[in-house]
Amino acid sequence: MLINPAKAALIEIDVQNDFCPSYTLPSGEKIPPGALAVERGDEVIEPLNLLARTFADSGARVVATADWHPPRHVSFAGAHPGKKAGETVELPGTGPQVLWPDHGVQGTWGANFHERLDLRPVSLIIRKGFRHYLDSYSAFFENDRRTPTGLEGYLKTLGIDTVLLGGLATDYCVLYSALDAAALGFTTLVLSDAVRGVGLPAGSVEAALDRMKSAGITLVPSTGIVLGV
Ligand code: VGL
Ligand code: ZN
Repeated sequence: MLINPAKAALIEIDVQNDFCPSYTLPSGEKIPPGALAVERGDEVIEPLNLLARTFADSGARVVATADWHPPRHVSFAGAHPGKKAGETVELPGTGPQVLWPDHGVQGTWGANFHERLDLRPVSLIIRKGFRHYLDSYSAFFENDRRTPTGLEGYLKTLGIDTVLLGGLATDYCVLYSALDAAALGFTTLVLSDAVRGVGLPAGSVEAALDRMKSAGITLVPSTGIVLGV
């Protein structure tokens, strides 16, 4: 698929330690799994790095997002007495909220980008979910569906009309970012080899892919992207 680099951006969603499994550094040091490790989540890194370098070399923008929660954030099961991770609570203004283990806590190792994610091509980092009572799955709007992150303005100011999305997780932050991108009028592509899902509840990854297709979002392998006009 031919992409005009002057009008496209690559958006790397939440490639943070807390969403990645354990791995071993070249030095032999063992890095533990993140608090909300997505199975094979680190497999998104290589395809994203390759495409990000191609984008940056062509002058195209690369954006990385990060979950950036305060301690005891409203999305953490620990902030709701008697509730466990995986359960859902009703929140005023945002509706049902899935509860998670503590993750993406500001300033912690788990909130850092994965060691192997190449940040050199990244021109903008968007942090989201930093308000105590508001979660944010999407890179564009927080979960009240009204509070913008500023990403729409950044992209539209630059004349960008096409976004390519990869990262974690397919069924949460990638899904909501892709749906918002499409609703905002961007031509939206999700990189099939550069996303991995949580899979909670069961079937959520398949459901997410169906919702994307229904919204006119195209799933393409990163290896099929060619930059040019
Ligand atoms: C995410 C659950 C909670 C994600 C973030 O990045 O998909 N999922 N917070
Ligand atoms: Zn989160």
